[in-house]
Amino acid sequence: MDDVETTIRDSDADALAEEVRTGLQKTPKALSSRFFYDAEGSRIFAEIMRSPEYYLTRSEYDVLDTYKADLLRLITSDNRPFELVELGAGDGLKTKILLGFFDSQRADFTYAPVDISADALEGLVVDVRKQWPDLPLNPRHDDYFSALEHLSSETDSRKVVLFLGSNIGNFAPDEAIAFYQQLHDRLKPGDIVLTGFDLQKNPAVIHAAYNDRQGLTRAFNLNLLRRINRDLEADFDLAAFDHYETYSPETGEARSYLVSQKTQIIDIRALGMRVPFQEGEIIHTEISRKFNRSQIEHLAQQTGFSLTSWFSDDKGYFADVIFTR
Ligand code: AVJ
Repeated sequence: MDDVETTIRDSDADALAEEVRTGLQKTPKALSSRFFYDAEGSRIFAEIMRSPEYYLTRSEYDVLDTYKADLLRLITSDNRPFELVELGAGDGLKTKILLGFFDSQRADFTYAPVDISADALEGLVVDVRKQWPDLPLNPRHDDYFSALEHLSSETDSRKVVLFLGSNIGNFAPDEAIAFYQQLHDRLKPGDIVLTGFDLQKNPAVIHAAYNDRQGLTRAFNLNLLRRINRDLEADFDLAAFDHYETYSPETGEARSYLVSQKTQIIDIRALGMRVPFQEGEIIHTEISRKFNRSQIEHLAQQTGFSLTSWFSDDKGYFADVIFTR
């Protein structure tokens, strides 16, 4: 397990090096949001989830809490044991509602959380073992796509893939389609995907969620530069970069940027690379896409799934949607 862990951390470091090398030579400069989640990034994200502006977590919590019995009924409709595979589990705050309820109903299932953050995953595993010592637990430190490779291998239990928190919003539209097509290929008829989608709503509400008063989203975004300083021996001055976030109600995209506040040259020693910035130049770091119902129906239809259930909160802010293979 330790060897496996080391190998994954090394390949993480290689992936970051490659991303920084190519991303900072692009015009405009860009870095993928998947690199936000080192230990500090995961910690800041947990704080964001508790902030008053970041409604996504509370809305989804409401949905899962309200409909947990309906979900269990649907999942166990075929009387088979099931395997909960959670992609991007993070700290599992919302999933624990389901685990607790399923456990109290003596459901026959296993839990397989997958996350690219080793730190977040380790924390989750410790928590779950403590709260539900008898629950069969099968964690994977991996990215979504590699985790999919391992899906098809096992048993005759029903697969229930959880992709919560609107993590899907980080995909470009074509990536989302490719992802669900891969899921469709790996799953068997009757298997289920439960996805959390953040819905389009008053743009001011969305804008505020990514521009919180405490500056948590700002710290989360800037932490990417701190990580590059540490892992790639770079000399980004965090005080010389700003957080900037837009939401376009026409495209449904919230987009995050880091903005250079002056003309400067950054030295990235581990890559032997010097990167010039103009004053006001940006690095694009994240897309958090918001969806409407017809886009979600279209996604199911284009990737061969049936949209079989739709659960949302009273405000209509967030939907957890079942696609059946
Ligand atoms: C974890 C990807 C769903 O996009 O809302 C929070 C990450 N970024 N604040 C999101 C995030 C800025 C979050 N996801």
